[in-house]
Amino acid sequence: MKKVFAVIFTFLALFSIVVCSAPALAAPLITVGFVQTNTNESDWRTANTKSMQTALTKEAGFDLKIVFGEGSHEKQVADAQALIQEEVDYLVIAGIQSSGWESVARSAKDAGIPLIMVDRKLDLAEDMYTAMVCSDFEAEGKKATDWLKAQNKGEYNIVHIQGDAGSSAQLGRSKALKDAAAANGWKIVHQQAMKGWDEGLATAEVTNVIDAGTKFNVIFSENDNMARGAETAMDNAGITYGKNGSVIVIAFDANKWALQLVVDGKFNLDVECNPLHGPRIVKLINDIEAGKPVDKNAYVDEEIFDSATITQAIVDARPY
Ligand code: GYE
Repeated sequence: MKKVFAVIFTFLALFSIVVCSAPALAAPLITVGFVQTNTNESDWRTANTKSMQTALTKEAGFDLKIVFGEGSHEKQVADAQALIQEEVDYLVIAGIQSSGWESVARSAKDAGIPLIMVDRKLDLAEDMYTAMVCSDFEAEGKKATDWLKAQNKGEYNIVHIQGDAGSSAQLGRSKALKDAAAANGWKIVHQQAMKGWDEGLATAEVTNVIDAGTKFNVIFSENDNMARGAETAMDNAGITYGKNGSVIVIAFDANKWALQLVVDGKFNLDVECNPLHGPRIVKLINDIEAGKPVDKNAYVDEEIFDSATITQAIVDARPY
């Protein structure tokens, strides 16, 4: 009898060791289809893609599938529909264009796939998306125009370098400038959207403005890269700019390299547009998975950086 108990005990001991040492049955990964704008659009976009990749990892419980629009709204729509067919758990979209997303939203809703807008708000009714983690681009633009008004220039002759036409980032920032110019009697002496927010295109555009003899004392550039492009054109023409120059330069994004230009007095103002959405999306999805209430429309807190007040310590501490 004792032998029987010994055998049973030994078996149970071995069984418990095997069971306890076996890897815990891992929870299934949450598949996230991320419809990103372009691979090489701007330094902001690079930081944004990296933030999503480093946050939505397998270790964090995610299977991230990124597709890039590469300048084509139609490709983004087709890629989004393909991800819906693949039955991803969540669809996250940063739209090259803000309009034209109704069919995707309808497909996602019919498939029971939560649609999350990231970076740029899309033109969708509230019942057609689950949540939004974006920047308020009109508010960003107003921060810039309020600062510009406070410079109390005798006259404002503005070259307006816009981002991708039709993106909510361009539409919001441009509306703020349009409204401020109308309210204050400013002149927008030149305005042009740059495909893909491209720095080289901005250099060529401002070169043409200078060659045409257009007089201006403000560059209002809707991102850092294009502002730097505009400065290349002014350098080539011997036009001074920045803190001690003849042309005020305003930029958006606040990439670290651009904030160094603010410290150096090359940019007068840089308006933050924070690209680090990865952790925000992770928290949002985990809260949804846990059945917690989430904000339908979450706007990112952002600040401005003025060459008159910025410090090197501020730049050194910046995360992107
Ligand atoms: O300003 C620009 C990027 O959507 C806010 O897109 C983003 C914009 C940003 O390419 O640099």
